[in-house]
Parts: sequence; C-alpha cells; structure tokens
Amino acid sequence: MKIQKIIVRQLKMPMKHPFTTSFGTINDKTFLLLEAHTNDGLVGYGECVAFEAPWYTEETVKTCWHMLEDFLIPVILQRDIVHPDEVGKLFKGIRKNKMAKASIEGAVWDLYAQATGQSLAQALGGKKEKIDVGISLGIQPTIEKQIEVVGKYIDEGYKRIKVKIKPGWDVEVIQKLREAFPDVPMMADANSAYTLKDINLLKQLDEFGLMMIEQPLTYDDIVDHAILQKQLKTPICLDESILSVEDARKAIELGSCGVINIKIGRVGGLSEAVKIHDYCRSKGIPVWCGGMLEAGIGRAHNIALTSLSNFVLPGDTAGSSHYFEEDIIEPEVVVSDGTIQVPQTVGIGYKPKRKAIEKFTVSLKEYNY
Ligand code: OSB
Ligand code: MG
Repeated sequence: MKIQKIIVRQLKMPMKHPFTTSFGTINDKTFLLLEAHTNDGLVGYGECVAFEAPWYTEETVKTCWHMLEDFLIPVILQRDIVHPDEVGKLFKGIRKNKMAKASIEGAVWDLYAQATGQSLAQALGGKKEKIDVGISLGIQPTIEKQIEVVGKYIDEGYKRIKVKIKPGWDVEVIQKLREAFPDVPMMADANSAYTLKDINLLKQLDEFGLMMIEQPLTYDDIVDHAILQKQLKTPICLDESILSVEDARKAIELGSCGVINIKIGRVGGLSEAVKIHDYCRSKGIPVWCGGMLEAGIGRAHNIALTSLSNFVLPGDTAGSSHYFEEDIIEPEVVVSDGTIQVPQTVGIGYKPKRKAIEKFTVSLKEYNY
C-alpha cells in the first residue's frame, strides 16, 4: 500500500474535569490528529499523544508537527509499505520523537487492518473479546473530595483505582483512602516526583497493600528504581522510564520494576508496544495499557492493544464520557461493569465523527508531495 496524502489537524477539546498530576493541571486536550489516504482510497487515522507542554516527555504538539512535516511525512509518502512493522525501520535514521512517529505508525496500522479485512485487535494478535479497565484520577483540592471522587468510580464498576501522588499529597491521602475503601484494588502514580532521599516516605506507602507504585523516581532512571525496589514489597511499575523493548529488558534485568505500563506513543508505536508485551510475557512481568487522556482514535488503538494476552492488569482506558462531553468517534467508548468490548469489525472498529472532528479543529495542513 502507498500513502498519497496525509492531513495533520490540531484539535482542542474541552475536558470535563481538570486533570492534575505532580506536575500541573490540564484543562483542555490539545493534540494532533492524522488522516492518511492511500492511493486506493482507504483512510487511516492516528492520534498523536504529545501534550502542549513537555512535562511528561520532551515532545510537544509543536515539536511533533515540526517532526511530522519536516522529517517523518516525507519518508512515508508514496513509499510502498507491506506491513506496519516497516514504518519503524523507515524512521530508523531519525532519533527519538516517539510520539510523532507513533502517530503515523498508528494510521498505517489502521490502514493495514482495513486492507487485510481484520480488526485492529486481530491484526495485532489480540484475542480477548473484552478488556478490564481501571481509572486514573487526578489530584483533588481536598482529601474529602478525593475520597468522594474515588467512591464514585468504584460505584461505576472500574476494576482498579489509580490516584496521583506528589510530595505533600501522599501518605495521608493513601491512608485515608485505604480506611475508606479497604479492599479496593488501588495504586498510586507519582509521575517522577520523588528521589531516593524520600525512601522513608516511600516505605510508608508500602504498608497500604497497593497493587503497585507507578514511576516514583526520575523519568529517565532505572538504577535508583532498582535500589528502591529492593526495599519495597509493593511492585514498582515503570511508565516514563520505558521507551523501548531494550529499556524494558534492561529494567527487568536490573530488577527496577515488577510491572510495566505500556503507552503506544511513549514507545514509538504499536509494533514496539507489541514487542514489549511479548518480552514481558516471556519474563513473567505483567503489563497494562497506560493512557494519555486520548480522544477516540487513540482510545480505540489502546483498546485493540489491550486485547493481547499479557495485558493482565486493568489499564487506564476509561470510557469517552469520563473525559469529554463529545468524543470524535461513534459509537463512543463505553465501560460497563468495568469492561470494554473489543470491536470485532474491520479496522479500529469505531467511526471517526467528521462533524466533531471539524468542530474541534483549530488548524490543519495537507501534505501530498
Ligand atoms: O502518568 O499515566 C500517566 C495522563 C497524562 C499523562 C501521564 C499519565 C496520565 C494518566 C491518565 O495517568 C491516563 C488516562 O486517563 O488517560
Ligand atoms: Mg504514569
């Protein structure tokens, strides 16, 4: 298959609730959406998960657009591509910029699934018909409010609750949540807010029976995480530190984590995500699918990936209505009893909603050289 034209749009979607992490607050979801057209009339979509500011990784909406326009799209247009695994190889001479790369690769996976008459899940080798989901809740203004919000999502049936922690918002919050919800599968995500100097505090978190503690230390570290993991019973889950299957191998060999959160954008695309999944399975390391507050296209890709067998822990892929008044796909992603049905129809299994896409578009550019 050959891609003849790519349209890059910047969308801005208001979020229902502000999302606060150890770094700051997101009120609107601003992101790039790619539409790739083949010579024989298929259209595939990819969502770029980079945020406006480089707090989670170094990429931003603007750096991604620059990389797409000046480097990545020119490599892809009119190139004969038989399988999406080839995209990573075509990008080999371009370092990092994983989220920008993943946005094109995602569109190519969508096209490949359509061209071969499979669902995206099937094309990736996923067998599950439904997936278990959890929810990631931002930091709330007060502990009382945090308990109320957690209670609401437990009642909705989510299979595990993740709360964000940061220095000054950690042991007491988790302790009070545990008192309120003694048996609920719960975990905490620090987004790299601590260092080994906080070891005593992190050891206190070890007493609450958390499923895991996500990325407590620096975003590019695997050495201090190994030192910390030796002193904790609770498994450490790495998020920011894992950008490739090689990173996963090194972290697992060092004993830096017991669990890995796989995000398609962070690792440069679905092909690398599947490799990490397979490697972790061979090492007995459970994985789950992380989230980037995606709109419908990215969410559909996460659902397809989560249908692979070693995604044994509930991920962060909540329903569309948790994030947005209106999503850009139909039907929207619906969670019932803490699960999402994996679409079995050809492609991503959800229809892009043209009207909504146009409504949320703030700028666009077409590439067909
Ligand atoms: O660390 O997992 C994270 C959102 C944005 C950036 C980083 C993270 C998150 C989440 C929310 O935890 C996941 C979601 O609901 O999409
Ligand atoms: Mg995280």
